[in-house]
Amino acid sequence: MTKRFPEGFYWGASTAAHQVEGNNIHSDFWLMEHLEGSIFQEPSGDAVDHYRLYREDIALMAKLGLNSYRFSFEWSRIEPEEGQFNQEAIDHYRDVLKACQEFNIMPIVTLHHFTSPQWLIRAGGWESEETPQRFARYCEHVMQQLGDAIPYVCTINEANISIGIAKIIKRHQAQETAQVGVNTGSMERMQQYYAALGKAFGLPPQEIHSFLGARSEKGLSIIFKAHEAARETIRRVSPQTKVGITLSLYDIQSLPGGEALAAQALQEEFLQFLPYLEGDDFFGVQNYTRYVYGPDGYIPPAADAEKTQMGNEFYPQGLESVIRYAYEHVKKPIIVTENGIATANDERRIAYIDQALQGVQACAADGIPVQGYMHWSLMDNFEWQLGFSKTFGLIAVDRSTQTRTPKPSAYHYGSIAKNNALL
Ligand code: GCO
Repeated sequence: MTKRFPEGFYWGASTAAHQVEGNNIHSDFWLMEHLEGSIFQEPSGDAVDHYRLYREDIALMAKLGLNSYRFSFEWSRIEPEEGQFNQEAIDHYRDVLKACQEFNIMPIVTLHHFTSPQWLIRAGGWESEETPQRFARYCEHVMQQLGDAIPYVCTINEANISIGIAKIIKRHQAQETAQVGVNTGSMERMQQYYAALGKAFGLPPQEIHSFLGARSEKGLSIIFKAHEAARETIRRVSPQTKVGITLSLYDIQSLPGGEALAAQALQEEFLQFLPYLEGDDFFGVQNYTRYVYGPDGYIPPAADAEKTQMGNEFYPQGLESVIRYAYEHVKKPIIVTENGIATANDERRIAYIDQALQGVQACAADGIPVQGYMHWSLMDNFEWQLGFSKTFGLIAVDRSTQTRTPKPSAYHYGSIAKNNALL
C-alpha cells in the first residue's frame, strides 16, 4: 500500500544563517571562533557562501522536488549595533524571500538560531531582563519590513537547548572521570578560554551569556519570555504570519525502574515550557536520537549500536514518538523543523530518512496534524564547535570552489517529496 502524506504537506530542508552564510562578523560566535585557545575546531569563515549563492541553492531545492525551506535571519547583520538597523541586510533577506516565491518554495523563517549580535552579549545577553524587549524590537523591525512575505516564523530555535547541553557535558565529565580517575584537562582549557572570552567582550567571564552558554533558571525564563514578547509583536505588525517556537526533543525511553527518571527528563526538557507555548499557532519539533533511562539514570547506547558522526545512536524511529508526545501535550499543528543524521555514508542517510518518514506518515494517518518535514540539513555546513567535519547535508559542498553536488539521498528525498508518498 502506498503510504501517502496529507495534501499540501511541506517538504523541505533546514539551514541556519551562521552555519551557511559566511562572514557573520558581528555575531558573538564569530568572536568566539577567533579567540586564542578557541573551543571551536575552526572558524566559520565563508561557510558555504550561502549569503551569495542563496538563489542557486533555492533553485536547486526546487529542482530536487522540495516545496519548502526553513532558514534563519541573522540578527547581527540586521542590527549590528543596538538600535541601528542595516537596510542592506533587510534587502538581502527580501531577495531570499523573493527567490523562494519565484521557485514555489514556502519559506519558514527562524528569527534566532543560536547566534546573537555582539552588542547584545555586552548588554547582558541571555540572562538580562531587557533581552526579551530587545529581541522583540528586532522582530518588530524585521516583520514590518518583510512580514508580508513570511507565512511561518519560528521565533527561537531550540529554546530549551541549554538543558540538553548541560546534561551532555555532565555525562562527558562523568565518562572522563571514570576513564582517568580525575577530570583533567578540559576544565583548565575551559578556564583559559573563558579568560580570553572575557577580554574579547570586555566583561568578567561569568557575565558573558551567549545563547548556548550555561543558563540559570532565570535565564531560561528570559528566553521563553523573549518568545512571548516576539509573538505579541509579530501578531501586531504581521497578523497573517503563523508563529511558533522550536524545541530540541529526544525520544525519552525507560527500562524497568527508569520510569521516574524518564518522566523527570520529559518534565525538564519539555513539559515545564508548555505555558509559554499556549498562544502559538504551531509547534516545531527537532529530533535526532533517543535517550534511554534505567534505575541509575541515562544508559549509553550499546557498544555495538550504530552511531552517527555526532556519537548519537542511529535511531530514526525516535521522531514518531516525539511527534506523538509533543502533539498530545501542545495540541497544535506540528512541523518537523529539524531531523537528520551526520554521516559520510549516504546510504545510511537514505535509510534514516525512510524510517523517520514512516513514523511521520503513521502520525498523519492517525490524524495528528503534522504539516511538514524539514530535513537537517539542506547541505553540509558549519556544525558549530565541531566545524565542517560533520556532514549532515543532502547536498555536498566543495568549499574550495563552493560547488554543490546533490548526494543520492537528495534525489531520493526529492522523489518522495514529488510523489507526496513513500517510495
Ligand atoms: C541544533 C541546531 C542545528 C544543528 C543540528 C545538528 O539542533 O543543534 O538547530 O543548528 O546544526 O541540530 O547538530
